[in-house]
Amino acid sequence: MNDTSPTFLWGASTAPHQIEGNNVNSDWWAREQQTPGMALSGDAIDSYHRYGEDMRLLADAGLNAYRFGIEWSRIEPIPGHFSKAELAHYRRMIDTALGLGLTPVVTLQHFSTPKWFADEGSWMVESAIDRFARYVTEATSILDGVEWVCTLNEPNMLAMMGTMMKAAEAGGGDWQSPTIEGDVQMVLPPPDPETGHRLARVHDRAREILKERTGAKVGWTVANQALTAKPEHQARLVEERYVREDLYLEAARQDDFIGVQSYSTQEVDGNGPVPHAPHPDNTLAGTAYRPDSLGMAVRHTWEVTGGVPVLVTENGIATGDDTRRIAYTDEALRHLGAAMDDGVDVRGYLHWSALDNYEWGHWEPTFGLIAVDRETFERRPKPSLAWLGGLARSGKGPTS
Ligand code: IFM
Repeated sequence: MNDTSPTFLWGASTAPHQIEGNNVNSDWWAREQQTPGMALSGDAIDSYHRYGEDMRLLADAGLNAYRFGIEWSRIEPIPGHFSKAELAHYRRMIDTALGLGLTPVVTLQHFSTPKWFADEGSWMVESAIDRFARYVTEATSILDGVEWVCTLNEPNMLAMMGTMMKAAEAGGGDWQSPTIEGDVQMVLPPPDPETGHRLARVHDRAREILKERTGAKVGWTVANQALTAKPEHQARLVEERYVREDLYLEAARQDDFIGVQSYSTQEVDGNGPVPHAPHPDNTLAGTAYRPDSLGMAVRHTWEVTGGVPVLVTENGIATGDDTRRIAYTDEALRHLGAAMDDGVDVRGYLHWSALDNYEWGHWEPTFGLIAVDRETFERRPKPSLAWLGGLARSGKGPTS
């Protein structure tokens, strides 16, 4: 049993491009227009205007934290031109969260970048380090009072998108969603290691700037696949883990915290990760129903980082059945509690996601604690929101 310290964070997470709407200066907006058949983000769920209502629903339910992002392509729509109005918008979001008693956990970059940055070569070029550093420096002007800052979201997925982009440019592959396993059982390609090492330098530089100019705890958030070996394939597991995950966990050893993001688990054989077999229990994202993955991810992260404090920055399930969401989360939290009992220092649990949202080219996989009518933008809290808020209010941490 883990008693909640006053600082244990119970909350939910979102990302700007997935909820704000009309993120027209971003690379993702352009990609949606250019990719045949890809669902558009459009107005998304209009959180750009409705963030106050969204945060109030979380706070009223009993949660004490909200992870959200600030959108680089709004803040710097033209290279070197920073919008004071957009910076003020995000400062208002921070103030709203603080006013409602929600600890803001602010992500500086969550998959989308300015279109001009993508046109320059995105993360695959050396200039990316200076470009991001310039943006981070400006962003520090609105971070007063923010205790938790995530630099890059899922750098391992960003590097994997680098692999996909290289393949697409060479005419050798179609763009695929980075987060959905399609009907054709797909395994995401390994992240491009060169991009991975550059992202680690981008993160180091951002951390330096943030530590110099703010009082925030700084970390990044890594997509954890809770990989395991099929019999005889331990060596391949070690290789796959390094390129897909551990490179990014090792790069967090100097950080104040590491964001753990976990949904499912995957086996590795001699060919790499094995696609999830079709199964009636699979989630709407095509992944296996594995609430135990959170405990596995947290333990592996703790081991590889050498004991960097953990913040669960994402965990959840794509399902249309909210009872199943509660069952999944309940079990995931028991595994988290067991890892804490064994000594892993976990500072909080932020559920993915606060609201049903745009899932990178798709609208069907619904991860939210709150449903949204996409015509009227009406918010409809699901029972899982009150359930999670109840855990937060109970004054106890996750129990094994
Ligand atoms: O929606 C994504 C999020 O943007 C990054 N982590 C995984 C989530 C669910 O696929």
